[in-house]
Amino acid sequence: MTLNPAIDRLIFVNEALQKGKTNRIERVLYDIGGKGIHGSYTMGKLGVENQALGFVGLTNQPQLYELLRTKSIQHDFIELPNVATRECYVVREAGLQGSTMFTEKGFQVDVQSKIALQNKVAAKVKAHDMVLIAGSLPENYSLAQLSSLIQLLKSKNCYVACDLSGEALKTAVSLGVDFIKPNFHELTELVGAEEDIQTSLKKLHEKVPCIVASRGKEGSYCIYQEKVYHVQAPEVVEKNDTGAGDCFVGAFLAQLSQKKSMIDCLKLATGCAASKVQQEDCSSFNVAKANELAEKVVINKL
Ligand code: TA6
Repeated sequence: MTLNPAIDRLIFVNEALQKGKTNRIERVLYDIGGKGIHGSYTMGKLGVENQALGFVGLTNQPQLYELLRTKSIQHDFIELPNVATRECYVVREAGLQGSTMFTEKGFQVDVQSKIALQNKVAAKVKAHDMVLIAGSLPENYSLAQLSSLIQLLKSKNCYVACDLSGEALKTAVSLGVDFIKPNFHELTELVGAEEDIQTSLKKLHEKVPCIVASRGKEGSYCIYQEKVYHVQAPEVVEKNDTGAGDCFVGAFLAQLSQKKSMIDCLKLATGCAASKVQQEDCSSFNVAKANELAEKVVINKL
């Protein structure tokens, strides 16, 4: 579920960006954008059938739908008249690792379309389905509306996974969703700055059954069924880190939906994210490479 999808415009420049200078663009390419859509792509590539839901703007719908087609993503979006799906700009500077991202706010959603989404979800989603809600919310999509969407999913006895931030993440935690992926800053915001990450995770685990907290190069931590794991990713040459977290979430949930062990879920998710950063775009990864890298992931049960 991507309530605020995007078309990612990747901008390649040959030198480090400099203020006061004309920074000449070498190349531009477009990719699917939006955290939930990236999750859909990853799940599909790992053989887990799914459908991308949410809202799209009609004025640039052909461009987004063509990107979805090239990535074989099944979808059933609520189409918003007279508005465009936003663009996110991802700048890659030649010779430098990582990327710089600028995200547009995106469209406003009219009341009828919000109701239409609730009705579509109510009709489509069955018990034991897994639903991922990921990414930012449209400016006028309130926390109350997010709450009613999550409560609808919980009433259907779905597995509700949320890759959200800020107040939306706090709302998801308060409703007791099944999975969240806070970054370290969000974790301390949610439970206060504890002496160590394990204490923070254990406090949050009282409300959320499965938590993965990313801490960049230091790796990530996962708590599940009262066990805490530290996950160290293998070193790879990074081309573009954009979308690595989304790829992790999609792969993790794909494995979880196939009843794999927590160790296997964490290994393959980390391998997929590591393969993603080796690609120049925002979503691609290589399944064979991801499986290879998964074997190099070091997991310690703390
Ligand atoms: O995580 C990467 C990414 O999904 C980019 O592809 C870009 O679309 C952006 O994040 C969207 O993030 P937001 O939090 O605004 O939904």
